[in-house]
Amino acid sequence: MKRTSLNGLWQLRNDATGDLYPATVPGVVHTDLMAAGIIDRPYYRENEREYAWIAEHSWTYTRMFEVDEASMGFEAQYLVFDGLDTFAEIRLNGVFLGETDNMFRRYTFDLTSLLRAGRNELEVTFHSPTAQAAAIAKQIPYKIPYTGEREWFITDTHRNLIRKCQCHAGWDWGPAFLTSGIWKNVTLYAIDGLRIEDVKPLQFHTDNHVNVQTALYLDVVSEDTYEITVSLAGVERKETLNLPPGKRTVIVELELENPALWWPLGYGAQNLYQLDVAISASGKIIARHPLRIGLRQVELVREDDAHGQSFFFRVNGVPIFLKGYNWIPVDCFASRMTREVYADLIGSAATAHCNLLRVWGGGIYENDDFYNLCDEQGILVWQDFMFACAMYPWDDAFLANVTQEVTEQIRRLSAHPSILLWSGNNECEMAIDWYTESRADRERFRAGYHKLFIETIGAIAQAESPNIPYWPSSPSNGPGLYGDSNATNRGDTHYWEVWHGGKPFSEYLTVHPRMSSEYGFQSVPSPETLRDVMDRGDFNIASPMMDYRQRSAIGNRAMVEHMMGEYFLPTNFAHFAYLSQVQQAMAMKIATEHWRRLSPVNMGTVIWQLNDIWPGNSWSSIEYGGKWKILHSVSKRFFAPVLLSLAKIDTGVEVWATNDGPTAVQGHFTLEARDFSGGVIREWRGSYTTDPCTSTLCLTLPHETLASLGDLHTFFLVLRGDDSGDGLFNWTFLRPAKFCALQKPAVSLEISADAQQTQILLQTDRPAFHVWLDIPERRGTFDDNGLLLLPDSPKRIIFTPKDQRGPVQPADIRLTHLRDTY
Ligand code: BMA
Repeated sequence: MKRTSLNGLWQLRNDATGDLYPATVPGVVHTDLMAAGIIDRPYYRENEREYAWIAEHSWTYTRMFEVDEASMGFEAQYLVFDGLDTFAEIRLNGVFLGETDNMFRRYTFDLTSLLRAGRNELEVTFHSPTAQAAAIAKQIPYKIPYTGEREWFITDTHRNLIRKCQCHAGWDWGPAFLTSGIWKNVTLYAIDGLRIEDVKPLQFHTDNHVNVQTALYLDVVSEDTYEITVSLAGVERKETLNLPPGKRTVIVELELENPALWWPLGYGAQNLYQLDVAISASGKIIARHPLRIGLRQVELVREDDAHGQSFFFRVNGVPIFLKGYNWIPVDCFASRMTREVYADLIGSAATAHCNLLRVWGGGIYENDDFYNLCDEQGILVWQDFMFACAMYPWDDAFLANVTQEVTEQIRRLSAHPSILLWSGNNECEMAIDWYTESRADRERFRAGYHKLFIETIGAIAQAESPNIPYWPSSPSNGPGLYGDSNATNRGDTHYWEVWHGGKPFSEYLTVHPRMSSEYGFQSVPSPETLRDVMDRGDFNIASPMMDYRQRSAIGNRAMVEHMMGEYFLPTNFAHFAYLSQVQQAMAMKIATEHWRRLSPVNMGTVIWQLNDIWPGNSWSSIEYGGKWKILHSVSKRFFAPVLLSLAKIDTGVEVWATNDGPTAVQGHFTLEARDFSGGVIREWRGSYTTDPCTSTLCLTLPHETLASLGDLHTFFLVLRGDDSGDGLFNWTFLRPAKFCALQKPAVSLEISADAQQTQILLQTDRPAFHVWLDIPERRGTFDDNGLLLLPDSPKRIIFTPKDQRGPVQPADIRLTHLRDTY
């Protein structure tokens, strides 16, 4: 077999004007127009509106390529597009090859009788996605409703009728760029004998023994006797088979004794193996397909219990408390989705002790880099299929299209040990109750939903991937269990009453889910991140441009309103951004610590959301460009495997020890009441012994004990363990911060830097709260940040730069703490 990449330089034509531009494949029209200087930065101010016309046009990509005589000697020639976004017509030398309508599918064309020796011309015309969706909508006799029809910038996209990344139509954290283009690789295959389309290893575990069934999906061009060799972990199996032409599936079984298993982060090593597949005919190897896999067993445990029904995962028999974030696309434009961006974000998740990322259903099935990095770092993946916040069609053509999509994606991703769960969609089950049309005709929409997500996708997942659980929707009660999909006593829960419902942060403490798979609170990114997309006059939370960058219906008011209950309103924008991030971190800390304390009744905390698609206000913990918000630093502490936390309950304060790790832990702690000059006014000591996946209540301070020390706004509580783990230092105010008698601290920094690292010694004369170190012009991470600094405990912080700009200078560092903001 010979592979020729057809990536690289193509030519792009605007079909309306005939204008021509150089183009890059993989890529999309927007990035080509940017490179050609036709459009400016798409995320800058209101450029999104300016560039809406791009989605209304049709665009043609062309390229010439040479085929030599030697290549023409092969038995067959196939052209494979790994991804076309979305409505494409393909021609070779003017001959129509076919058309496409699903961005998530791979398309293969047989060129054997069409390819010429010498010069060939390949042409791909993309039709307007908005026009196509409108045409489909006209053919459907009733309305299939979706969220975002009127709310976001481009209206009436009918995004739910087309198999394209749903958030390309805009979302409540991102812009509408309905892209078109060849967004993945294009390859020409010259084939003798057969081609391996996919390799899908399934693994079945019994006591230290793994049966690996590797399914080879073959496209056989000519009948022959083929020798298939599959090897893994030193075990090899050969099969000799006569295969006639056509699509063939061959399953090769291997038996492994005591292999080293793959474990999620915090539970063991991420052992990975190479699975080699080679096929030969007449003694010559004609196809190879190496894959990296990990061996692990996954179970979703749903058992009736005193609280309803459990919902948790075991990996290799060990219950895993899921901690992490929801993941959205890293950019609107394919060519910017680089491995470097993925590595940075996934590395940041692992540093914050995350063991899970949920690939949310309104985005894309992620690039291979994403899953490879998750495999390497021990991050489990909750994989939604790409449907979100809408009703979807269930006619035969739609189901056939989705069947192909889902089958291909399962086969593509199955080797990754990080895959924990296939999940049908995001919030579509709940959404049956959201829209006038679906409420009025509930049975019809429910039947359609059932057909798509249970009978079609669920059945495919079960057949293709029987060893990975399938969950119909997030949130859901389970397959076919309709009613309150977001119930807290079973299945997973999205809890949004604090952000969307405007309830106080304390409301989190009233919620007792089995698995909290979405909850979040917004913040404003740093001024440096916004500087690329806004002008000087825009830097005010009430500016029209800030309104424009806010896509959640309740807007920036929600942030301001919560802030007014807890803090003084800052007078400058940098402080507003800082305080919004403090507030977000505290909301997530309260919720996460509470839900971790509920383990093992609750078995997961998955925050909405890790990353951003553009620089804007959102629920993310990491800004567009990779800079950590305060939440991300704080989550490194509240996600730590062993956590000491303080619960403010109606009758006082409790001290809890939570242990997610695989073995029991024990230790001692000190709880101090300190006044705002930093002096200890009272101290309590205690100890804990906590089993895996449980929490223990270690100490209760009744309200009367606290009140006996003085007014609650005159002191605060500090909790420290006898070790130095990320989760073993904690603290709390006892009243909203604005009522607390904070004193102005004098914080000093001593810096020693070389090119690799900067050490910062922080000291203070008074307690300094939410101390935030920032090096606005540099890229890098602090090993601790967003912290409490006490006069008697200087802190040494290490900054590791990600850029190559030499040692950090003292003047580069900016320090902010709560008392600075008023
Ligand atoms: C959810 C998600 C997203 C949304 C987020 C914030 O429930 O599934 O659709 O962006 O809330 O509103």
